[in-house]
Amino acid sequence: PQAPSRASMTAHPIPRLVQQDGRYALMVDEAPYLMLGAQSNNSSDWPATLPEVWSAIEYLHANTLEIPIYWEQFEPKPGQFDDSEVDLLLAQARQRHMHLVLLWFGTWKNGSQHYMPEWMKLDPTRYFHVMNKEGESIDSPSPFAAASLDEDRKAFAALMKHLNQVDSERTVLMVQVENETGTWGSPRDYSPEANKLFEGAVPPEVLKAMGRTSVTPGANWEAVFGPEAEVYFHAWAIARYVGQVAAAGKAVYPLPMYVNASLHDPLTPEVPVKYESGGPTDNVIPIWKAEAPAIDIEAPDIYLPGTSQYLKTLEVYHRPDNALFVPETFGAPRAARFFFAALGLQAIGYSPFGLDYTRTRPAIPGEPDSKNAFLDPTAQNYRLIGPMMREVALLNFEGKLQATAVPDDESSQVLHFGDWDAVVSYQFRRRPVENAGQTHNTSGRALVAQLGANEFLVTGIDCTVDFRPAGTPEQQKAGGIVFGTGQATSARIDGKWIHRQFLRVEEGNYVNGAFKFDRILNGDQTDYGLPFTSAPEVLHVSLSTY
Ligand code: N0T
Repeated sequence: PQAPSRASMTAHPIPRLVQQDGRYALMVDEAPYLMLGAQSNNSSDWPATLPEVWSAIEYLHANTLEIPIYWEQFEPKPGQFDDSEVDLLLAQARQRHMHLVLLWFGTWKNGSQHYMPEWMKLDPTRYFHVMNKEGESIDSPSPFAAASLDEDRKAFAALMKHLNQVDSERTVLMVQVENETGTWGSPRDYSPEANKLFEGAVPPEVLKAMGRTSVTPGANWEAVFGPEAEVYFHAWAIARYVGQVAAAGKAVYPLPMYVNASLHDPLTPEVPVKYESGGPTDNVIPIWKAEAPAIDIEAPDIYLPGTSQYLKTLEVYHRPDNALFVPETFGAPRAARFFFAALGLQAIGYSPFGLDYTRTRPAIPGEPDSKNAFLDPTAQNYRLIGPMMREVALLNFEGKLQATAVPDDESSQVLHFGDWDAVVSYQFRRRPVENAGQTHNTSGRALVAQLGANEFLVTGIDCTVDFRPAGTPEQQKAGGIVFGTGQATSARIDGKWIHRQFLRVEEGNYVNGAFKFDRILNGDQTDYGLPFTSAPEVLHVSLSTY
């Protein structure tokens, strides 16, 4: 719906990732695009199950489906490529005006090689596994298996070549190379070949990437990196492999490409490793950047349960050299607010996992299964943001947007916009009827963007937003600004009380890139701040002072 020109004959440029002043945008048809995504379950990309995927994607108001391409299906016999599933996906996506992100389930899928074609699985000597410390082959592909790399490169290049030939409409926006690379249960490969490399010198680009250029030349991994050496070594080996696969695909069709990480807890260093070793976890992002330059984004799959772990993960993947993109996360109700936290760090896209109807799940473990319980939290986000996703992406790229999620202690938050502060509060006291019986706010989220000196776009769910004068930057620097209590919409600046007043609060919605006015809010709807419930409400707010 948001790309009226797609059916026309206009040429669509290749989607690309751009950076400006440390902020990123995914350019689709030459304008910033916000990917409101959802990922299918792993085994859903078959003609028999696709209808159950699409109906869920439409229910969600998503604009992009993330869905796997299985190596075993794509290359059933060596060198024979089967494009039929890709073609079916493209046709069905176009019918529904949806975009796709394709996930290349190649050498690695969750640290294993389960998606290698049968003819490779039957030859474990050639396409060998990681060897653990005890000398056993384990359920993980070795990054030193040159024959596997060679096959993966060729297959991935064949996929990208086909896309290049059939997708001038740019239905496919990005490609994920492999899935959650790394190894569970062994920090690295202990094969004789790997051991030899581990005892050798750390390559100079790794030293540079990790800021360790002053070490003794020729120093080995253990000497340089101590207890982290094995993880870094495994990440180096895997990033080199995946970098070559990605480069082979990019050479034929330069779509944006990313890798996804099964995470470690960013707040608690885990040595020895209990997480999946070798993937693009936050501690090794620089190694991945150095060894796999064809990969545009290192991205977190966020299933960590704690709020602070979640927010910290967003922070550590939001780097000057890395766009924030969340290709997988849980779709549970209490997690829906983190979509806004991601937007607050200029995320280019967000995509909860497993949202199709092949297997419905209860929203909260233990609660009865219902068809949409697991989809509704995400649907609520996408119904609200969907109609203005281009505006949100542009405002974010321009650095004019802030967004946030309720913290565990439900305390208020202040967003600074030049002369104005936006204050977001999460107490339910203003809506005693709507929120009867709800004692904890785990759904609050807010988005505020500055449209002019005294004009704001404001939206949110289960929160109240208000504004107060912040003083000019000079006055702020000089200190001495006192904020009012109670309504907290006043400030004493240079010895004088300044009060905010609403000039005009318009409720409306975005249609084809323009704000369509529905009504002016006033009285109970603005006298105690701007309250948001679960109904999708989008406001344009003009402020002044007296
Ligand atoms: C994800 C998904 C799918 C101690 C899990 C998450 C998807 C893959 N893996 O449903 O398999 O393809 O990328 C791994 C989460 C590990 C959590 C470990 C907690």
